[in-house]
Amino acid sequence: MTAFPEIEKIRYEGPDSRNPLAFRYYNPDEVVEGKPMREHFRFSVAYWHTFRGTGSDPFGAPTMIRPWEGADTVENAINRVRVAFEFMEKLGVEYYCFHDRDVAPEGKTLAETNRNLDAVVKVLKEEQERTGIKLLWGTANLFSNPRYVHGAATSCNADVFAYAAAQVKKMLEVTHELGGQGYVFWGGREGYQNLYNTDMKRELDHLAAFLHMAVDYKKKIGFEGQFYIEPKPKEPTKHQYDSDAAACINFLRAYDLTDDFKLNIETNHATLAGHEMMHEIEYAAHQGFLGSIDANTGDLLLGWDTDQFPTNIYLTTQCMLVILKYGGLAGGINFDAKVRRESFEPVDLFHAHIGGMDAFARGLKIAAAIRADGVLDQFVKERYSSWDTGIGAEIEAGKHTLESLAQYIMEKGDIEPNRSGRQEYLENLINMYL
Ligand code: XUL
Ligand code: CO
Repeated sequence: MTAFPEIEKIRYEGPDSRNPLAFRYYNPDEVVEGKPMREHFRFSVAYWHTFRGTGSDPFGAPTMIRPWEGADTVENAINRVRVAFEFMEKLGVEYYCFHDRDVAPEGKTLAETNRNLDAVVKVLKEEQERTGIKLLWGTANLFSNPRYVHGAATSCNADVFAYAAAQVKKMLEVTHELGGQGYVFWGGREGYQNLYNTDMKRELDHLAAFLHMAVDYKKKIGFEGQFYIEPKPKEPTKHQYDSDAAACINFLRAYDLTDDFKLNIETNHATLAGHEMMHEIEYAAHQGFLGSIDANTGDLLLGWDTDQFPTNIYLTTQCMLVILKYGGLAGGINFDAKVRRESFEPVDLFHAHIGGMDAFARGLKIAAAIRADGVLDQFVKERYSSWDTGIGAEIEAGKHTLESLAQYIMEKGDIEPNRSGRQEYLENLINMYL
């Protein structure tokens, strides 16, 4: 049985190809800056969007009627796993990510839910072994079920905290069993709508306690995958605690969690936080917390988390410039992205992923060319050259005080602005490589 009978394996055909079901830039074995493209990216398919997305929105019913879908049973969930792996094999993506609830239906009790999950995990494992496709990261859905109405680890109800702990315990075991390379904590409802009813300090203490428990359990079962926090400032809550990279890092430092967590940075979340993706990656990276990427993009005219596939070459170039600068990603690039409601045919799933992969491949090649020429690096180096010798070097070496600097400037006299930022020149420069 095949779910995509008309689709052959997607191959690299080069930039001149007009075949919409081929890669024009993503050539997995092509070496860029000493590493094959497949290793630069470690592309991953998001199970929730690609295999559970229906196209429903607050105004309308599902549009994506997949021929392989049926009732919400374990049997159908298992069938869907086979479809998912056929899709990933044909696409040539080597990783996937999922939430516990994406792959198996909830039962009437947690025990039944866990049994359902185990039955599907058995097939996920079989398919991983058959295809060589790996789990980039696992995660628990702690936001969809009504019990999480007030949050999970930050709920006002201690029983909800306990339920979430049970879910994470199980999903850590599952991720370990499947050889997952990481585990993500995205706190969808870990935030608030209203401070009048919220004890923020207590909620943050609980969140930290929850994450410490997860670290302890990870060590206990010998799971060596990387833990990630995924920043997002809002949606569904008005104010989410893990707002952006800086807020997450502050939280990790405040609660002594820095040894065990890195960040999974997502483009549309950066946008919602009022940042560019490049900013978020740069901030996480220089602080030592860059882990993995959820690649997508928002629609700036809509303004919510539209999770579209990234097709903008400026965006991917900017991402790859920073990623290359910091020596690459230890995690991977997960397409936390969905086809839009109007793109309801199965083939659209291929177009979407091919486009995202090609956009990143182009971004990588462009970024590598910019770096090879060194003009941008040279510009930045010169811009800060006053710090390389004389007073700048002395300040950086910690040899000065407010008093000594006051004396220095008294003797030197007033300072004129002496260096243009050359922003238009630099934008033109980047365009030369596109
Ligand atoms: C939601 C989001 C999640 C996380 C995993 O905005 O990005 O899908 O990536 O829970
Ligand atoms: Co995400």
